[in-house]
Amino acid sequence: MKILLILPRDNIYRYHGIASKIIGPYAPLTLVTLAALVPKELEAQIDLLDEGAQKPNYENKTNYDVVGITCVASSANRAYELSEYWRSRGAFVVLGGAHPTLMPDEAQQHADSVVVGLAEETWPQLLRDFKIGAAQKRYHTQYSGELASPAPRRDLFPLFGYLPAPTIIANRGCNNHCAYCVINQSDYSRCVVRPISEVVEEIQSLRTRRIIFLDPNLASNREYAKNLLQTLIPLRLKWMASAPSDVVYDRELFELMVRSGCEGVLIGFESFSQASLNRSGKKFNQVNQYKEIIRKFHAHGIVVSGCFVLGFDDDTPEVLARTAETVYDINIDLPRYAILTPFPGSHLFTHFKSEGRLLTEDWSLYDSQHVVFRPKHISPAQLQQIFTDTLKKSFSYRHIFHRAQIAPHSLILSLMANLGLRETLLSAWKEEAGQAQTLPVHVEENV
Ligand code: B12
Ligand code: SF4
Repeated sequence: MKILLILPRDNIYRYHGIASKIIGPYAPLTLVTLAALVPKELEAQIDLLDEGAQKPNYENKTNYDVVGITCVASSANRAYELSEYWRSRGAFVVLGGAHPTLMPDEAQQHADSVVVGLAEETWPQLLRDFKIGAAQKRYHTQYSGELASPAPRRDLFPLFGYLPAPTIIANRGCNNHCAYCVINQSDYSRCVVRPISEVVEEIQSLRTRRIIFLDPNLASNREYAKNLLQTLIPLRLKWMASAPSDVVYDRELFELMVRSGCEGVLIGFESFSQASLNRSGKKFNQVNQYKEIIRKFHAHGIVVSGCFVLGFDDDTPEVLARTAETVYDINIDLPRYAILTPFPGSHLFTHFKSEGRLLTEDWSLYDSQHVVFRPKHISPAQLQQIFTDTLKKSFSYRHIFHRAQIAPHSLILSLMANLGLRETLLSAWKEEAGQAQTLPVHVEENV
């Protein structure tokens, strides 16, 4: 059996030529995990194509029996295009991932089969069914508690294109319920954990001293996190992961993070408006504690990458306009910005749709870089402008050099990370300007 697995591009996540080979993203685990789940007895030949890291060349490809495509909202249109292409070449096309899970009926129109949610059991089942000519249109299993997942087939990664530190997954899902987040909505990312012994074994097999956890929230299940970190201490690793801002106030957990080698955290601070945080179910973020939280991380040599979302209903224009300066003041090491996005199939999407506030249903614009809804207090064009100004200011050389000076790690690393992100943003803008697809038409009318 010949299988092709594809991670399609979107407006931002796409191959940028040689630049993509030098400053790539984290190595994504979806395709290599699906490859590892292919049953051995099928003796399948498996090819992978990540359109964010490789230049696609489909014409030269041989024909495949099964083509599996993963997608998020912003890459759904591209996924459907690829699906039509491969179906026309006789392949059996399977769609899975965040968007098909939240929008299975839509995905079904473009695929032979849709896998909803996690696929540790369903994907191997589908392939076995396909082999005997009995593949179903929909596969959906709900998982809970512990879920074993094989070590990803990292041997199938392209040679260049990703950050060199290996990525790993320990727990999926999240126990929080932030209103704008799709985790915990539908079965996309169920709260399941991998057995700790399996995670440790995988880390040891990687023969590495550095690792990046891709878990949406490493500290979601505090008991699990503490046990995992305790087990990591003797491995003397350096690791990075996503964690909530309040971990610094959980003494035991924070101490274990430090002792097990945490060197960087990605924190969803999201907003400088406490009202926005409260209304989004993110009360555990307290704006007046941000500076202290970052100071606590820095005191232990831990770098803080902070994520911010612009466009909540309680965001005032004044707070929004000051975002870049406030990020500068609280000493974030690497800021990430997104525009509030009502991902299709999510509660926020239903809510905005019922209020008639959606501006477009072109999913390619649902990439957190475009305003796709009507904000409460400002026009869509104003929000788009504030977002662009925030990025420009935050990635100006003045801000980048400030961050390099306060970085708890090496100045060079901070400069590399910040300049790399600046370069990615600039090339994405340039490409988009070339395509003249900047804003949905309704937004342009408001400019
Ligand atoms: C790591 C990560 C990234 C990495 C790697 C991306 C990747 N595609 O692998 C990077 C940083 C590059 C990234 C980028 C983006 N991401 Co991201 N990312 C994640 C994160 C935290 C983990 C994904 C992961 O690797 N999980 C581990 C693997 C093994 O699990 P998995 O991907 O879920 O796959 C399993 C199942 O879903 C299923 N499955 C998935 N695909 C398929 C396909 C087939 C055929 C089958 C059978 C099964 C199947 O089987 C797998 C095994 O169980 C998720 C949130 C989460 N799930 O925890 C967000 C998430 C997927 N990302 C999201 C977003 C919005 C983005 C960006 C648009 C952000 C941006 N503005 O740049 C880009 C888009 C990139 C793109 N075009 O794909 C959203 C998607 C929301 C949506 N509905 O669209 C999520 C859900 C985060 C969130 N809370 O909102 N991301
Ligand atoms: S804490 Fe993070 S991952 Fe968890 S629900 Fe909130 S935004 Fe999503």
